[in-house]
Amino acid sequence: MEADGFRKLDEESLVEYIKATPALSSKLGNQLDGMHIKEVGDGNLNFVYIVVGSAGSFVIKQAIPYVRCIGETWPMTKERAYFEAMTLKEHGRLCADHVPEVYHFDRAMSLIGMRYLEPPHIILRKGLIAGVEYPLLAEHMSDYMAKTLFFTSLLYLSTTDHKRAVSEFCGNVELCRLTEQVVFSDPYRVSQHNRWTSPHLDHDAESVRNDNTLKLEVAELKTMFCERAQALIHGDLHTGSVMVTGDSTQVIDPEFAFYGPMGYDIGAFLGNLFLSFFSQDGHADQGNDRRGYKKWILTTIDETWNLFEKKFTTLWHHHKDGPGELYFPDIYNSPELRLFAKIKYMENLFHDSLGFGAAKMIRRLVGVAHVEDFESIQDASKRADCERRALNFAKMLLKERRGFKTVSQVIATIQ
Ligand code: ADP
Ligand code: SR1
Ligand code: MG
Repeated sequence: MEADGFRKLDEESLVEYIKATPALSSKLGNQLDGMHIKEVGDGNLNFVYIVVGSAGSFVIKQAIPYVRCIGETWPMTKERAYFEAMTLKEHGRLCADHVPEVYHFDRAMSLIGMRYLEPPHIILRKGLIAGVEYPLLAEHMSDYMAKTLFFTSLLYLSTTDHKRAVSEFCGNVELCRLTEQVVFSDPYRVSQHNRWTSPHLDHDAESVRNDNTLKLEVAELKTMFCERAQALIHGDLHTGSVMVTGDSTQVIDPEFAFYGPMGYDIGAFLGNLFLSFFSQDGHADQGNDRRGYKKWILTTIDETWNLFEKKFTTLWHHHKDGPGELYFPDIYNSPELRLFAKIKYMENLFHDSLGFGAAKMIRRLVGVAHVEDFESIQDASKRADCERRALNFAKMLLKERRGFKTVSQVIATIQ
């Protein structure tokens, strides 16, 4: 046990912890003999244990004081568990259908107990690699993003309530700084952590570091990320943070949450779908050329944004006389003026989302943490071809995002 009350658990010591914690043991119907525990953490940062007993189950997630995928040489506050638990609870309150319930939180132990998303739930990224279609994905993700972003923004909250929440989440500064480094800085300079498919993409990585127009655009996004406390964002909404079945979509892992720009979440999700799209040729084989699947991904991107826009503006309309203090009804006092305000707001949000989406793609291709979509393509030359197409698309999107009016125009540049 450390002086601060922290103790890293393992599959054995977790048994004692569960026995001593009524909030957890009761979830197993207090039938603790023969419970089965397995560590399954395949993410980059933490340890995750699945606990299954004869009368119930849950998941335990524990943060450790460093970045797991790098090792102890990269220390990282374990307070990230606190912000993850807070956000699971808040986003769960706003969108219970798509966020797992928190059963228990122990701040000293940096440990969360939550609902086990049982099989057939799998990580969305893995489903996308396997070529599985999820017909409700756009509907569900647009729902999650519209509710969590709208209800934590000034379109719904008073400036007093919003500022109080902003100040609480400013405490997640270390995780924000990690993102600042690995998304907005390292890909654009020489860094010991960067990697790419080499030698195939050596020139491409160098051209990212030498592209001044790109760097100026990234500076604008970084400014927004650091300065714009627009809503309580998930902060790491890639396809590895979503678990799915044919009819369930659950968002996990909001440890990077803070009050930041909404477009960062929307962009993360859409950008990772684009990454999946560009990786598909690397997964094609004689039995399946993946052409139909690529089409489904693009349709899902299109539907996600369009449904999000519709749901978000509908929430705005329904709560136009609510506590939100951005657009007072006595100032925005005609339907025309309110419509213009919405068009302007959504256009800016669309461009932010495209920019952040592109930046999130670039970091996964030439930065520290890559994605399985490409990593699982064994043939390096085939992988590099896919990655180059993704990189060129992302660079174009980052620089020219303001020229796009609709998501179908973006998709048309690929087709
Ligand atoms: P990290 O913060 O390290 O990225 P994640 O929260 O992404 O960790 O979890 C790592 C893995 O653990 C996920 O990819 C998933 O397989 C599994 N996992 C996490 N939470 C749950 C859950 N509530 N139910 C089932 N599996 C989960
Ligand atoms: C060292 S960077 C690790 C990455 O994994 C998390 O999922 C975040 O995306 C972070 O940037
Ligand atoms: Mg994760």
